[in-house]
Amino acid sequence: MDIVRQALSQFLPPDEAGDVSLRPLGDGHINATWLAGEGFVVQRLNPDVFKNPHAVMENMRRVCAHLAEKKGTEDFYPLELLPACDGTCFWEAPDGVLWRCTRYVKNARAFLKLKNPAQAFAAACAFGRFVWLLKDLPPPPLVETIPDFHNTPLRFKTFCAAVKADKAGRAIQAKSEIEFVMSHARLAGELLEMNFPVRTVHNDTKLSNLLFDESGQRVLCVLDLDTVMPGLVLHDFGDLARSAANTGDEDAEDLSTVRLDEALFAELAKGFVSGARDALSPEEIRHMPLAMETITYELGMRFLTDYLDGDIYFRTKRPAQNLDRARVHFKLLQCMQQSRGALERVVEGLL
Ligand code: GN1
Ligand code: MG
Repeated sequence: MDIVRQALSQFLPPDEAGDVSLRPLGDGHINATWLAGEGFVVQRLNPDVFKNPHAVMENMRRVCAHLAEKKGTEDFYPLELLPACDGTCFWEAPDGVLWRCTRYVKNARAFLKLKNPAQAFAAACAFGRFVWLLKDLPPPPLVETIPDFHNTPLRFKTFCAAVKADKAGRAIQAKSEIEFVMSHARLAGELLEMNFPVRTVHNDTKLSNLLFDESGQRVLCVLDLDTVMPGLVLHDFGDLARSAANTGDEDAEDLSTVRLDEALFAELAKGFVSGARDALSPEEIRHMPLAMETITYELGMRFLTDYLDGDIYFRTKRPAQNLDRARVHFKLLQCMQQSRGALERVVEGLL
């Protein structure tokens, strides 16, 4: 905890930083996060994932400043970065790791699962609006801090290399999942072949990256701005839908709990289209079901790659958690493909 307090003292007066309570916060798989008292969130950026953390923080500073300017016209809380005592918005610890501090949004709640269709609409509308709000972010474009983040064909190549290397000796445990990835390889390139425009997007739109008000019906704030960078709007929709229209948990061991809720998909699509306004073309709207399948395939493949590599990327709490996460996504992808016709009718209805 000493290092967390040391980090906090770069952003708060020393006596406040010394006294405040600290507890771990959130369900993120990458960074480490603590709640300080009831007012601040302290985060350690994962240096293995973010190789250029200064660019992550500069992207985030620009995005927060831009959103703060828009606050008057739209109803939301922009995430607020606290200045460090040296005038920057981060602290570089002696080991070179970057820390930051944001203001905690009081009386707000995050959800791992949706409670009802109205909440689905609100969540999707908030992520859609996020992209719309960033449409006029002043140039230059944000730095691509994780290059090829949603380059699914490249993720497939990385996966094949992991199977071949079998570093952790686990390929034998994942035989049928490996076959599943191989047999769906055609999906990897389909969305990118459409050449949709690149915009500033969130890139990590899982449901738990939103803060709702106490009623759980209104979104207050979009969190986790680490991967905001150039990308496809459809990837944002796909990532939200794979996390929010899944009836089970992201790492469910019981696959019978994992299904695609078509009604929730419909609300998510409606909400996203309404929030994104002109940041989403009719052609993109038509491809929302494909985008959801692509991201589901990609993420399942990333979890499986990490399982084969020995759990070096995503944080895990049990030995086969990454394999379970992969299985959930492959089951979900199968459900999505079975529902493809119905989902396409839903998005046609939005045009
Ligand atoms: C990671 O940090 P977190 O938990 O919000 C990952 C996302 C995945 C997500 C799956 C930088 O996000 O790409 O979709 O886990 N972030 C990074 O839960 O790889
Ligand atoms: Mg994240």
